[in-house]
Amino acid sequence: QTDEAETETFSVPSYACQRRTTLENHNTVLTDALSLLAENAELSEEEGRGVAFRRAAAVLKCLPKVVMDMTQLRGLPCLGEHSLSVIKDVLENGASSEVEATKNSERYKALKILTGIFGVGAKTADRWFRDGIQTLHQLRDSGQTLNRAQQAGLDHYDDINQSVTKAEADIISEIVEKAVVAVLPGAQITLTGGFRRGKLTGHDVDFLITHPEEGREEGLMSKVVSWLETQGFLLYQKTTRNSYLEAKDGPARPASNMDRFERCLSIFRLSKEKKRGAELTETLTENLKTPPSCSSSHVQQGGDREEGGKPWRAVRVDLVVSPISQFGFALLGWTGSKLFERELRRWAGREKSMSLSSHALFHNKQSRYLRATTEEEIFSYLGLEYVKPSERNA
Ligand code: 8DG
Ligand code: MN
Ligand code: MN
Repeated sequence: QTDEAETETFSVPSYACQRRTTLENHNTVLTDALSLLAENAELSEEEGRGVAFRRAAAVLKCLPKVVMDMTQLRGLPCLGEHSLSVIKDVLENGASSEVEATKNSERYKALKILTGIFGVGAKTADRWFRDGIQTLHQLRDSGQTLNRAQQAGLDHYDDINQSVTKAEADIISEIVEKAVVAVLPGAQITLTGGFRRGKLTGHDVDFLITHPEEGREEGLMSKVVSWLETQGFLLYQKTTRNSYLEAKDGPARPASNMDRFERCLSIFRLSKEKKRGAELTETLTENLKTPPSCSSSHVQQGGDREEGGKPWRAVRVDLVVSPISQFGFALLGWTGSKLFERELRRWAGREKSMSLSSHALFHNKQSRYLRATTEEEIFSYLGLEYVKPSERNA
């Protein structure tokens, strides 16, 4: 038995948006276990279970020390029976039998491979799995019809499943900046997503684009995309136009985390040439020289891959355009983490009777929108201490 006097317990508020969660995680063994179960639940479209495991993992992420003993978890929020039994198993046996079984299950392995294809979600992957498809080869041989996104995802599978580094994100920032300024001087880009939270790698690079004069941002995305396309930077893109004004589904759309900004989900062709300064010019010439082609070793039987590999790689990039009047909300909404966002909306709704989205904050009882231009103002309306991006890694 652990001596009570030596056992340190922690005090943690319930909502992730009330906490500061940096990238320094003292309990990765436990949070990895819970995150895997969360992922498995999401792959099985059991959203509720997924969120419960995510919340439990997020509580452990913000603890200042390594958890050694179950008694240290007394009084912590969001740790349900199931999560506690997983934690106990890891603390006592070094691993959770449920996690190990899940990790090794045919279903988990297959769904993981299939959802690794850009454009393939849990539903599609599960349908394919039930049709006996477990690998990319089987998918290719099955004759399943793929949409344009999925085909691009399959073509660039290996590249897209390799993490993007901060250095690569910075090169892409330069390219996007150049595109934006070329088509609309004065327009501004901001790096959002995981890189704004200080992560050193990510699964994609996210940008928010705006212009300081309201309305000037209209039509901007298609111009940016055309510029990028002409310069040979895009392997794939799908732009969805802004539909906020025509939306009839109520103020701030609290029920969903999908927003209605004009957005572009894309796959960039990033030159591997590393000489800074001349980067952009070199990339341009390089891009126009080598035509885009199928690149995945999983997909191709091999043969036409150059020695030393191709001189470029595919990187997922998300672009979003926001009018300046909604910029604060858009920035807050696109910085993440996904759980932090979900918790902000839950806090707003349950504790403040407000509806928060990436467009606006609506005060339900006063029936009015609360204007804000900065993230700080939004936290203040919500009665929360400001949490800076690097502390939103819940
Ligand atoms: P990573 O790429 O480094 O792996 O992580 P991330 O940057 O945190 O995740 P992400 O999947 O790129 O998402 C970045 C943020 O964008 C995250 O807070 C969730 C948010 N986001 C989407 N799609 C949508 C959407 O349709 N509407 C809104 N409001 N936010 C969205 O990914
Ligand atoms: Mn991202
Ligand atoms: Mn993204």
